[in-house]
Amino acid sequence: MSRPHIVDVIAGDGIGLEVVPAALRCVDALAEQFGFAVTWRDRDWGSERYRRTGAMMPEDGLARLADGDAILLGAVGAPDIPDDVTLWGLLLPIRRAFLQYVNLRPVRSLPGVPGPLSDGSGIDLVIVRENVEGEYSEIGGRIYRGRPEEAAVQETVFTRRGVDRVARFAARLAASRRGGLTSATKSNGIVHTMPFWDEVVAGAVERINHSGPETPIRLRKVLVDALAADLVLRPREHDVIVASNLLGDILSDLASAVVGGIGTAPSANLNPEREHPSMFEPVHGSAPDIAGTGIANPTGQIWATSLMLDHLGESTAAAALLAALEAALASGVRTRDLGGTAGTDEFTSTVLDHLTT
Ligand code: GGG
Repeated sequence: MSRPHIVDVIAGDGIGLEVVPAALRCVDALAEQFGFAVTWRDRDWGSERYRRTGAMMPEDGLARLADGDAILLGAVGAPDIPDDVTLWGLLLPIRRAFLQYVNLRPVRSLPGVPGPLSDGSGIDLVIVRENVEGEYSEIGGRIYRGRPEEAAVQETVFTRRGVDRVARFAARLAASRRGGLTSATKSNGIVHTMPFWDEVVAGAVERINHSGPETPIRLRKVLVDALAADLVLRPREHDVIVASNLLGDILSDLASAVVGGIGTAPSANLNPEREHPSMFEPVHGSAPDIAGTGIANPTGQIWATSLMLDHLGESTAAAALLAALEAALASGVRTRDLGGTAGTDEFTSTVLDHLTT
């Protein structure tokens, strides 16, 4: 057996504390079945820690994660703490410190999952969200707080290198799939940063097409408002979508709703060069309204864990986990958000049953 994979586990807040243990149960079973080992490093970071200490993670938190092979995250966010505090205190510093500039968000129809569309089957697309710059910038400020003159300014930062590298990743992914690449833009209204985004994405795709990929990439740039409508009306026509940090976040929630719900959606924050650990999390947040009730859907977390196993080189185990997840859903055992009655534990046990059959 090769050395154990070192995985930092940040269950975080709310339903993260329920869906992460569900995913760990699956990996422990897979490790036994497929003969690999994982050393879990439990990181008790999040809003509870913030309430006790004033910080979401320890001062040397990033340094503690640096020598791990991957990070498995649940959710962050609590109703009594401002969202920007929880996000900038934990999730965003990790994405940035480890140059996880690709946020990969697969969107696929799942067996037995009723989408809100009359026929939600046959949808298979991937959203590649730029993950470390763009609209998520701390550059800006507020003046005249609390006065009628109060004003807020928030800068968007697109760098040539930052846009080019995520566009190249998305283009290569498209070339390895059906060759379709849609770039989300808003260059009719946002007149500096979005035309720059369009120009750099087009340049990256042209260079890759010039190098003669097996499947030439067909690039379409689509205004994000039209793209949002298109994802509802014609989701099957999309293959890979590349989008800025904010637009990608919004589009991926929308797309996951189209295939059945945000509880099913996974996400991988990748450092494609593998110089730093990558982080795997469900798209959903901490869902404080249902936290602690045992009804959270662990599908997004388990699927994100399958992406993590694949990243760690355990591709057979990753495929087995995804197949078991799909088989569990197909068997009709579903959580309440998907119209079923199963709780987190019952659904996870059903996935485990399908792992061993
Ligand atoms: N699963 C991680 C989580 O809690 N995400 C909530 C969230 O608000 N994320 C914002 C983002 O991905 O930018």
